[in-house]
Amino acid sequence: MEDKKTIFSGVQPSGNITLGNYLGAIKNWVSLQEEYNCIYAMMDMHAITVRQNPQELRRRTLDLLKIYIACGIDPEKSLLFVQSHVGAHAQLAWVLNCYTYMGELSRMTQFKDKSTKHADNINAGLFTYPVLMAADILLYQADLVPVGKDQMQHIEITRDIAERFNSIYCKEGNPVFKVPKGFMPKSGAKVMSLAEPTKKMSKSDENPKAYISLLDDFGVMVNKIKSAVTDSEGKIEYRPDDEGKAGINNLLTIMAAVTGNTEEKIASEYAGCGYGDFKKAVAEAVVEELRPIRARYDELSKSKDYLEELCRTGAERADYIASKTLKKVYKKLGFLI
Ligand code: AQP
Repeated sequence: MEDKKTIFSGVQPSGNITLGNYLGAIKNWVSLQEEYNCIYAMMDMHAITVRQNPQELRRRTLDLLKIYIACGIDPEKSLLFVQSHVGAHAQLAWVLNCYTYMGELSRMTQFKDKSTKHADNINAGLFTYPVLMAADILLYQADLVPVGKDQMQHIEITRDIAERFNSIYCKEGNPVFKVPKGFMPKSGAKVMSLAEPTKKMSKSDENPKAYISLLDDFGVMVNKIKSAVTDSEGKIEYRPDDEGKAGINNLLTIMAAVTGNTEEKIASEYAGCGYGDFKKAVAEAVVEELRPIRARYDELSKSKDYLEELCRTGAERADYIASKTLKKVYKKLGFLI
């Protein structure tokens, strides 16, 4: 890879990719491709912290690769691979488990949220999810991790784990791990549910009206935005959520992230407009943003061999990089290598 800084990020194939995943993460990845060595993975090992249907998981993993490429990730420029194809992720995660404290993990908001949502399956993997995520990032010596706001707490713990390991084993300098930074978009870092705008939009939400899937029919997208929960005040203003504006703020954020304008500018542009007309404008902007992505996605659906070949070569390249870091870690620990 070229002598540029490195980016690592990924999405779990735990549902159909949402507008939130796109605006909070993937859209940002595309613009970073020229300036950085980018590594983007399909995070299937993370997905099994919640029960998955095996056939659907397989299909969604390949769908995710198609979505990455359709959104503008160029496989000639960026390294794409499936997480479970590179054994070093699980191997380093085990090591890092021994350098992460129960107290730190029990403070993670995602663990608290998901254990409430899946009370019948609070498994150890759900608890140690951030450790696997730390391994994902640290294996590639990433400088920057572009994520949505919900993942920033996991970037913080990744930094703490890396610093802890470096300070124990690399007192003389020459740290084993690069300490990465998180990176969020200006707008769209936290797209909220259309049905409950105080909650994050999530691909695994049981209510399909809560999210826009990139694979929804355009008519369905429009209807979902038209029925998005707002307020009864009838004013398009960008004001604090707790003044009852969470729904309108969310639509302003979506519009801002899609158009590249600020929420304030859009609010002043649509001031005086009815909610119905504003929702129509947001829906049109979203559909126009996603239309070319959808066309490329459909085209890629005809190329299963190409996609599988990308996964094979991607895994080989990722394995080469990851194994180098793992070997350094094993050496520091005193494992015979
Ligand atoms: N609502 C969101 N707004 C902005 N960014 C978001 N991301 C997720 N939801 C939003 C970002 O998308 C990337 C991939 O997320 P993930 O698949 O690793 O898992 P997640 O954060 O748990 O996303 P979901 O959609 O909520 O998945 P489920 O329902 O399976 O838990 C990350 O960069 C994330 O910040």
